[in-house]
Amino acid sequence: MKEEETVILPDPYIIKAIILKKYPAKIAKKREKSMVVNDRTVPKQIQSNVRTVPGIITQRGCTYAGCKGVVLGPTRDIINITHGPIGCGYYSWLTRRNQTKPLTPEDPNYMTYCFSTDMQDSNIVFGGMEKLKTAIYEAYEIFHPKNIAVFSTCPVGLIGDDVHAVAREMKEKLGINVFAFSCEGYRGVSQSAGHHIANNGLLQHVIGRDDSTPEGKWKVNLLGEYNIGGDAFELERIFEKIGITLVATFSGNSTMRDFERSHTADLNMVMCHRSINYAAEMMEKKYGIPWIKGNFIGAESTAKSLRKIGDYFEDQELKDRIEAVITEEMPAVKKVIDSIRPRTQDKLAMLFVGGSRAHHYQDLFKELGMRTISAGYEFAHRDDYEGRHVLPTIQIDADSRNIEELEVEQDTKRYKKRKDDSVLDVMNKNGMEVRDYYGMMSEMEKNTLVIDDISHWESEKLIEYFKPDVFCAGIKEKYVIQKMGVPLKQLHSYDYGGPYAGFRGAINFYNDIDQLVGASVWKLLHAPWETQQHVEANFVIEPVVP
Ligand code: CFM
Repeated sequence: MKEEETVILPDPYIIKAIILKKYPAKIAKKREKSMVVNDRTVPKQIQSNVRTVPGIITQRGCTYAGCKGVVLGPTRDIINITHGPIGCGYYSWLTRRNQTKPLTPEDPNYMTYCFSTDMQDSNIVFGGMEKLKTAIYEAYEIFHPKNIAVFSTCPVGLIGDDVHAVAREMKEKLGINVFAFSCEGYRGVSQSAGHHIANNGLLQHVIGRDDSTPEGKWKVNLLGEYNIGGDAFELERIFEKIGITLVATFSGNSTMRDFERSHTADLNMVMCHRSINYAAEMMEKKYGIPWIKGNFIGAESTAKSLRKIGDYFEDQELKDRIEAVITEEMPAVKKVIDSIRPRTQDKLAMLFVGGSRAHHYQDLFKELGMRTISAGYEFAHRDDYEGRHVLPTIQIDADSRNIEELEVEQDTKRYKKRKDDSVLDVMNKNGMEVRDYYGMMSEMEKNTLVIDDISHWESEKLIEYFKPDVFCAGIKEKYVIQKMGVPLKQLHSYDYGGPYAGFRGAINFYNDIDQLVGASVWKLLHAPWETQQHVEANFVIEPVVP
């Protein structure tokens, strides 16, 4: 019997209809397009990257979170000042378990501090630019950093503070790199807009400032790896063992110097496509570095991605080293899988996370013999679901137009074409995913439910009908789901576990999932609807027909 047929699941079309029936007609019509029953042979279109229905209880975050929290947050030697009320800075501070390891105790590390202009009512009325200047100056006086960045929150855009003018002025005055981001929370429909804004800023103000080339034969940048739970440390260990030079990781365990000379690498490997494909494309255009898609979540995926690097460099010595490391690492992985798999085989998982993990983590579950029966992203775009080939058919709406498309040109001094297009074409035919990403849907089973920007109502119903063994999401969902008797694994912060990337990370994940799906405590919990009567309400009042 095929693995896909071992458990009979409810008909996804019926479940979808049940979920939609509760919504007012207008909302049902909108949500319908974001809920797709998957068929990987006949790719279907999914609605994504559009505004959330107000009041629906979304998982999403804001544009500021994507720019400041995600992309620039994990860099230790830059002072990131939040221009806004104190809450924005405070709640985006150290909340994502970004870890960092300064090389020496003297190395600057500002990540333990929270910098904010702490805007007050009077700043909203009379403007906050003077306060911002003072804050930059104060930070400079105390820490003497080489870089300061300013991040705009919602009120800054509403009152029209010119953060870029302030940054230019202070850059001139202090003689250090100061730059600003117009990443107001409302600027896009989710944190995705913030990634784009952050990528633009990195290209404009950081990458290419330092031409010193690091040592090494095989120089690679890792893009879209943010060192949650120490993932980047594990990847650094593997790369070092092989002998690959990691010029920069954007942006887990990173420094500004890494970014400044990242244009000297010969390959960009993109992990989280959603958050950083813009930078990868712009770096290729400006400096001639091709990018390929990789995934280091899952032991097999790690091996596959490493082999891709070997193939890209077309160097037998590198290929041999990669094979040697895989051979050395795999037995420990296999040993744990073999002991756990009898307990996890055929168990069911659901993943509703961010813009890439809902896809990547399916590989880890597969290694445990588990099935992902429903998944979705919070804020991804159609290409993350359906593959990059749909890019030309994505309609640009007013919300996307709000984000600047940076015009990048070849840097005549620094541009060096690393590989001929004909060579890259051949590599692509062999599955390299050069400048490409096939998306999540092509790898999911037929009849799985793919849902974009899932609401609480929708996840509750999924749990009720499919009874998954584990649900993966974030802290906002965690306790609601657990009260329904289903363990929730956080895939944003890892619930203080991790790392989960690479070989050792995979072992950590297998053990954590084994404990979660095997714990009997969940079966002792009963959902309220199992024992109590409950009152139901309608979203709309039906008109009384006389
Ligand atoms: Fe990329 Fe991320 Fe993610 Fe993301 Fe995020 Fe994150 Fe995430 Mo939380 S950059 S899209 S905006 S992999 S913070 S490190 S875990 S939602 S799936």
